[in-house]
Amino acid sequence: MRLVFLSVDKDASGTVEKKELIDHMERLDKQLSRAEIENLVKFIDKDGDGELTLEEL
Ligand SMILES: [Ca+2]
Ligand SMILES: [Ca+2]
Repeated sequence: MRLVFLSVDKDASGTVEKKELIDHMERLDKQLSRAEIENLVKFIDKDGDGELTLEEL
């Protein structure tokens, strides 16, 4: 999971922003709409700050 996280966190900020997740999904050719990604972030983002940390995954 950590390796996946590092590959998604392109700017190595230690958090995955929504934009990074969207970029990642597009690279994987996942057929997810923006709304689905928003829901995914909401689901994973336990503290609700809009960024995903390794601990939240
Ligand atoms: Ca980042
Ligand atoms: Ca968070």
